[in-house]
Amino acid sequence: MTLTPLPLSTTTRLSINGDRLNRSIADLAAIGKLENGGVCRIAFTDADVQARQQVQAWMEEAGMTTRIDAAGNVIGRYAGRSENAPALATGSHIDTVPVAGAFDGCLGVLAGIEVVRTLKDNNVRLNHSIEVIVFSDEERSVIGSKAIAGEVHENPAYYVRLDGLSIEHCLAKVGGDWSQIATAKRKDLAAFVELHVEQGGVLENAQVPIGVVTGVVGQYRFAVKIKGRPNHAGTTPMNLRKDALVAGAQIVLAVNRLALETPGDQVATVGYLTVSPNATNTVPGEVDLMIDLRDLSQSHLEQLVGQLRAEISAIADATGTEIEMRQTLHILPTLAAPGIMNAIEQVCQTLNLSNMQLPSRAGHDAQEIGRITDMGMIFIPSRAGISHSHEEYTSPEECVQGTNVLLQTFLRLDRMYAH
Ligand code: HGY
Ligand code: MN
Ligand code: MN
Repeated sequence: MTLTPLPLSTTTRLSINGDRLNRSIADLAAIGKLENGGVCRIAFTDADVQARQQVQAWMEEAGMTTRIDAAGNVIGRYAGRSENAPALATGSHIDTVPVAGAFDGCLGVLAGIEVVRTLKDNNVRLNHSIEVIVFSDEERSVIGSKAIAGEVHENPAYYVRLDGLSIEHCLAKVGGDWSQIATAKRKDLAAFVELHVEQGGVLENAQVPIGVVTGVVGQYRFAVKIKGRPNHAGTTPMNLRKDALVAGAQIVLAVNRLALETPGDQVATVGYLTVSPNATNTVPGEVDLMIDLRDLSQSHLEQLVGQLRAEISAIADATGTEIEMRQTLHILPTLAAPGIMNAIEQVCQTLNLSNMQLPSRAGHDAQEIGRITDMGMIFIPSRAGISHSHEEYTSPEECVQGTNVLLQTFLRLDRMYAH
């Protein structure tokens, strides 16, 4: 049964309640608050569980039904006017890196809820159902959006965290079930649009309020374990040492050099490193570090990974250490759907908001969902391009602008994807 879409005049006047949106952002940021003003809500910790419960309650207050899938994704659904229409979806993540701001991921989830609150306040039902999804563990395994896309690694050991927690344990803690993970795969989404802070400085430098994302970079992450020989710092001659930290330091520099000196605009980072036994007067015996490698081209990434493996093998030989390099994440680059980019640009014109196209150099759940349906992303500026830091900031006005663009984009997509 098809319904005529709502008259454009009814809906183009709609705008969100900015105070309510920004209050939700502040209230969510209070969960896991740090002394320096940042937020810590590592996936599957008690703070993450508490934040999920809060968001689920807001979804239900907004008139959505909610469910938790086998990957622990929290899925709110605001029914459309035709029950069998595929859903238009939005959302993002509320888990954070260890010292985060209030906006990375959270804005996308709360903007989605605010869009539904606004539709409900105005008694508007779109042709499509609207879904707002909180994806599980975007910052590490990306298991939530990977499960919906059907891209989960079949071996649960692939997802063992550095703190030793298994994926089965983590998912169970948030209402998921690893043994049923295949049931999370979706085929019924008409389109997906994610609102996110840019986490870079392009929009701010260009003084443009809205970014229309062209595509999201691909990523590889590796856990590297270096085994040397712990020994006395005084009595062990330099030529007899197997110093794990010397090898680790050479890897950190090799990763940085690879990104700086290879033609292209790849980025590479070692952001995590532990040393043991980590004592002033002991030659380091073991080092664990993590490598993060990104680029818009998959083939270029593969070439960089090949070069890195060769360099690390040479460092093992030169330092007499054993080095294991285990892949912990691979995400293919994903392009945005031109039709959705177009719709976002048209909305910006009607709202008189200047906009520009740009790639996303941060990873997002949208890039996984873009494997099963048309995907688009809307960016708003990050002050000084800062993110993954307590200094992350975007103004309340910019959050309102981005959320109104999301609302009007959904109204357009409801007509574009009329089935
Ligand atoms: O690492 C990223 O790009 C994302 O913030 N998880
Ligand atoms: Mn994010
Ligand atoms: Mn992030």
